[in-house]
Amino acid sequence: MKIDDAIAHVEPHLTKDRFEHTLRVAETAVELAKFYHETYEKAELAAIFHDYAKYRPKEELKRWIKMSHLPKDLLDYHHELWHGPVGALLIEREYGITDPAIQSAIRYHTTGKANMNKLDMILFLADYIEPGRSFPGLDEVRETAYNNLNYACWLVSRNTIQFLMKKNALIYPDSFHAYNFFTKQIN
Ligand code: DGI
Ligand code: FE
Ligand code: FE
Ligand code: FE
Repeated sequence: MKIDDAIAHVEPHLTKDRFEHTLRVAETAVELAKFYHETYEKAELAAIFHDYAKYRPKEELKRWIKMSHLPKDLLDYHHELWHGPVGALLIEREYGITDPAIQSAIRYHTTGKANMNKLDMILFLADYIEPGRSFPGLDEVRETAYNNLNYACWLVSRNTIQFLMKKNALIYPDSFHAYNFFTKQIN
């Protein structure tokens, strides 16, 4: 799919702020992809669609999880975790995007997982460091993003888990799997 067509499909599904976030994630993902010698066209398309399902009603997201191959344990966790996996499913159903690499990057962009590949990592990181974001500890992640991809992703994963634990939130197992995976990679 051409990138302009992808943008036109996504825009009506998002708020203005979310759409602008999406465009910044795409720019950041393209920069990271070029820097790390990954196919930037895939990074760009994955980024454009990464939050595609973010504003589907909770009940609709739940229905897709129940009806599909997606892991049912997602339903035991916060609904914020559902838009990645369901988005990956919907882009195939609605736009015929079957590329497993693009689907994987979108599916895991919120939690991460063990054994993430470079494209998965680029979207995971781009979503966190795009210029519109401000999280505690973000400067350090931005500084390391173009030096050490594994270390930057480790920081994202660690910071997110720390943030969630401070709120006593439930943490999805893939979030821990990502943290453990990157901890092994950097040591
Ligand atoms: O969709 P975005 O806002 O651009 O960002 P995102 O999809 O990376 O994250 C959405 C939210 O999900 C963010 O507030 C962090 C949160 N999150 C990430 N991992 C987990 C989680 N929330 C819970 N409860 N458990 C997790 O494992
Ligand atoms: Fe998201
Ligand atoms: Fe994210
Ligand atoms: Fe996002």
